[in-house]
Amino acid sequence: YDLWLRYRPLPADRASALAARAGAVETDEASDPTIAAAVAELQRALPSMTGGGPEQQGGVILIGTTRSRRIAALGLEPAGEDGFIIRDVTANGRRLLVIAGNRPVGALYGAFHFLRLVQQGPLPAKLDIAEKPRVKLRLLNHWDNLDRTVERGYSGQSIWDWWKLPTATDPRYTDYARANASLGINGAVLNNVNAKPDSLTPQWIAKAAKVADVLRPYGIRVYLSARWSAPVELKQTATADPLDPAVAAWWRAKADEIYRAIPDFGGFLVKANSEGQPGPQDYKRSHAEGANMLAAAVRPHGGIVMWRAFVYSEVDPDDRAKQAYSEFKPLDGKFADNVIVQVKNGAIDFQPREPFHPLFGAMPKTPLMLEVQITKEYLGFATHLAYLATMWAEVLEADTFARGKGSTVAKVIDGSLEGHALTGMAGVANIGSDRNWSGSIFDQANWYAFGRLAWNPDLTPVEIAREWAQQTFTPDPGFVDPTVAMMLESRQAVVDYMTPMGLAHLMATGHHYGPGPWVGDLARPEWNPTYYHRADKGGIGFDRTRSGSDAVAQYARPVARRFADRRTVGDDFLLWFHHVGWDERMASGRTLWEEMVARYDRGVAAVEGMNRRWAMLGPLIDKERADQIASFLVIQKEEAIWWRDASLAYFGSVSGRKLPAGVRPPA
Ligand code: GCW
Repeated sequence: YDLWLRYRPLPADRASALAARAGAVETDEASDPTIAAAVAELQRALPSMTGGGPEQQGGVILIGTTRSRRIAALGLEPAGEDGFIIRDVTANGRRLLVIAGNRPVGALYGAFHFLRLVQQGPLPAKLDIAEKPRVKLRLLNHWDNLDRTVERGYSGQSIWDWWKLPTATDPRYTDYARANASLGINGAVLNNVNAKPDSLTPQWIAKAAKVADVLRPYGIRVYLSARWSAPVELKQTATADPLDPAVAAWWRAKADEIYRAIPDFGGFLVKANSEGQPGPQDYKRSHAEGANMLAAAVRPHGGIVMWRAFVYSEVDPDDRAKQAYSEFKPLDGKFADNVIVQVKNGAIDFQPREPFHPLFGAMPKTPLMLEVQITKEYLGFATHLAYLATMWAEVLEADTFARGKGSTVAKVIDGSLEGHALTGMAGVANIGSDRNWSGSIFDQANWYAFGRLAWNPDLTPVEIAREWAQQTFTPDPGFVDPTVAMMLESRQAVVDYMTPMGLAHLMATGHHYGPGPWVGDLARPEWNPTYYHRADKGGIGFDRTRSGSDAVAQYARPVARRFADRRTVGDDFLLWFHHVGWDERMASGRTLWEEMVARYDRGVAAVEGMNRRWAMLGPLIDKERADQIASFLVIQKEEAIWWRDASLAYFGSVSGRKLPAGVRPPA
């Protein structure tokens, strides 16, 4: 339950060193709720870690903003709205550890950063740290329904207990806020993008307002997903045409009503004309016309609209992967300046591995935010261990070549490539009512990693894994080093046993759990795994070069050339872009069929290795968590074998190639 904020007693030497340095907390701004939250956090953590009551206190932490006279006198200059400074200083002969921001929230982030360092191991003799976030909107997207079910949620019910709100809140909301603030997450979209009109009724606005009141001191703003057709469904307008003045007036009044209840409301997230959700195209209006109408409603209050680019309402005749680009690229420059377009990491849908989305770099006049999925819809739900920072870093580091070499996705989303001030990163939350919050202990690392990468997209997966493991378990390198190694290889293992070599969308229908590559009879062609793998007697893979759908042409020239060429595309994306004969030779010297078999097998072997490794590591931590992790790794092993055997049995039957010994056809 405590996540990475465990604050367990330190060994005696470190405890006394900490008390000597930071035994008491002082501030001149205790009446500010955010500073009060920061002080409360320090006062909860420090005595718990030092084991000392006030009588043992030595050194003093001074926390606050540059508005405080004592801090201003020190001449510190924290950066930006959310940045902070942590520094040892001597003032009037007194040694102080100063934690300061320009705004209270910066000081709060500084307090959490300090506690992160303390939990990671001995502190350096002198601290001199200055940090600020690279991305402005660091948001969780909850796919939480109003009945407390969670779309693609594997950790219990929604944490939002809508029935009891607004009269009763839950201490868990505060712990949620603490965990998020510790990472710098500064916004939460409370409800599912597959939204219900009810979320915009006065009753639900009151509930959302109550949640906003709890989250506010922690610097977290509330946003809502808006259903495009809400005014019609609530029987208040006759149409949802964005150019109809009555519709614009309704949204304007609705925004005013929301802002009366939630003065710092962040704005709307919209999924329109996608998977059955209504949208402006129902009225022959564009995404931009729709987004701009909503943007005008929230503009007077400083709100924004996040418009999702995940669209596939009408099948792009030849390739679903092309649709978002086809629809949005022509709209570049047409969105209002308080609209940001939210783009998934890849063009299909949160697969274990996808090439970066071709919209990144392709809409220079439009702020784009990156959407990743923290919950593991396509990576084994809660039980499979898959550390996702490696996947997200792969996308953030990917070079779009939009403005020549070095135009990484990270630079697109932090605004530096095209000079945008509105920037963002969103993660589909994996948080629920489970005692462990995220469905498994290692899934907590994905929440953690999302927040850290949104703060600084250049942090490496290894640094993040290390920080997380040190705080969550123990700083003991004998535990941390092998655990981090296991985390770093875990996502590739999932790719290998589910969808190796650029394959995608082979999961069973609907729930997406377990293999289903043989499915080919669903109503819409692009729901079928067979649509994606295109396996036949001759070969396998989706030809997205000029001889096929030509989706490669949506990337900048150098990228398109690399992906289109069998020699340069690389094994990881081979079958994403090419249809390849079963007997063609791979770089390894094996045939494609042999290489696929080897990859599926390598995935299983990696999970067997994780089981063996955990048998040694588990005893180094508490039994409760160790046992749960061990049992989940057993599930993962059984299911990795299931994936390998079922997939190879099927592909073997299509290709006529022989199954390796020991692989059973599915029952
Ligand atoms: O990944 C797919 C999911 C849907 C989801 C959709 C989306 C919220 O299978 O459950 O709907 O993406 O991102 O809109």
